[in-house]
Amino acid sequence: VLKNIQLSKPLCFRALCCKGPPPPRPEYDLVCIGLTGSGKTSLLSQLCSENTENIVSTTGFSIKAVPFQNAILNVKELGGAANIRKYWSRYYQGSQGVIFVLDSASSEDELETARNELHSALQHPQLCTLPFLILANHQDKPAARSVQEVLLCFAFFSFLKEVKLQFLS
Ligand SMILES: Nc1nc2c(ncn2[C@@H]2O[C@H](COP(=O)(O)OP(=O)(O)OP(=O)(O)O)[C@@H](O)[C@H]2O)c(=O)[nH]1
Ligand SMILES: [Mg+2]
Repeated sequence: VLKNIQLSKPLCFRALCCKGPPPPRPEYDLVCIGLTGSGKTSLLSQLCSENTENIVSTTGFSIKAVPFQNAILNVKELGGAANIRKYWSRYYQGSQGVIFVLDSASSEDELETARNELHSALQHPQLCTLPFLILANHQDKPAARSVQEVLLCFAFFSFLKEVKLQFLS
């Protein structure tokens, strides 16, 4: 066995050496917002193939590099608790896109709060020209609103932007 390993060493070296590194993937900076409990950390951890058990509420912000086949998204998640939300706008600078995560099964009051936060984000000078993704999360819950229902709740915001809002679940 040792002899075979010895023989194959130069081949391995050549293969490693001549193949070269893969072409670099473009990187984009995104900001991820949404009320506490909407599932931002869970979503990003899942996309990074990390353990999604025992996730705790984000205090402040947290950054993850989310790898895709053709790009790397550097996503900055901003904690969604009320005492953190008032500082969100301080962390918008440099963003190239926005992910807004929504708990589709939340109460009417929470939905109203989420709508107000989304409204502010859509109008913010540092975000208003960027692509927005609104993710209707918690779709597995019986009380979840369908994407169509969420769309009806949020549809009028699309008049604020030239680019159409995109809804995914
Ligand atoms: N049933 C269900 N639970 C979810 C879903 N997404 C997240 N959760 C749960 O919701 C809880 C809160 O999720 P987090 O990912 O911490 O939410 P967050 O938006 O990061 O919250 P903050 O960091 O406080 O802003 C966790 O217990 C998750 O397991 C979902 O789609 N369905
Ligand atoms: Mg979080």
